[in-house]
This record gives sequence, structure tokens and C-alpha cells, in this order.
Amino acid sequence: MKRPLLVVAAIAGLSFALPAAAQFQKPEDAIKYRKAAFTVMAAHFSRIGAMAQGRVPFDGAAATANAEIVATMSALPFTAFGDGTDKGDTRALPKIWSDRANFDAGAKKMQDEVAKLVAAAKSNNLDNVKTAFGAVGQTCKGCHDNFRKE
Ligand code: ASC
Repeated sequence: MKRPLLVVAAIAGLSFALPAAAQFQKPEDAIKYRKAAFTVMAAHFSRIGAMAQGRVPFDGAAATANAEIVATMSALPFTAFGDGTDKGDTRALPKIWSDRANFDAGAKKMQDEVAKLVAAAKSNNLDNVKTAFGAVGQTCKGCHDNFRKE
């Protein structure tokens, strides 16, 4: 391999190996990013909630589309809780960083329940969606109670 190519390959490899937190230029960028991801996730989750609670008619295709967005968004926020992002415009509690294993386990549990919500929506059965929606909501609440300021 010629030298310039080697350098390009080395830089490309390095950029993939960088920790997720380094992908934000400033802590406030990471805080904004994770809040934005949670905001979009909550908007689409609550559209399913409206069906689960009978405020809008059940529509399995719409529930599926919303659940898939929730699933996509649910993967995003957790790279943005890096070191130094505990201060600023955030309700994140220090416990996220001191009790990381439990925080990560809560995130994983939420993602797992969201995957079940996608399956429930695809089943086109309102009772399945109600059950799965409630289970996801419990995982949201669990982390809010433990890791977020009032
Ligand atoms: C929502 C939403 C949350 C969760 C949580 C469940 O719709 O925006 O953060 O449900 O309130 O307890």
C-alpha cells in the first residue's frame, strides 16, 4: 500500500475506534443530542399511547410505524452520557455515572421492551399493544425515578 493510502486507512480506523463520547465536540452538544433523541422517542411513543388509551382509534399500521421510530430512537441517547456531560442544562443525576451498570441495564431493558412493542403493533392486536405499551412505560419510569431529577 502506498503511504498516503496507509495514512487514510489509519485515520479511518482511528475514527471508528473513537469512543462514542468523542463524537460530540462539547458536553452541551451531547446533552442537546440525547434530549432531542428522547423528545422524538416520546412523541412517537405517546401516539401509540393515544391508541392504547382509546383516545384515537387503533390502527395497527400506524402503531407499527410509530413503534419502529421508537425502536430506532431508543438506540441513540445512550452514547451521549459520556464523561463531563453530567453538568449543564440537564436533569441527569450523578448516579448515572456512579451506578453505570444499573443505568445501562435499564437502557437495555427499555430497548428489549420496545422491541416487544414493535412485535405487538405488527400483530395488529390492541390488547397486545396495550400490554407492551405499559411494559415500555414502566421501563421509562424506572430510569426516570432512579436517574433523573424531578
Ligand atoms: C411517555 C413519556 C415518558 C414515559 C413515562 C412513563 O409517554 O414521554 O417519558 O411515557 O412517562 O412513565
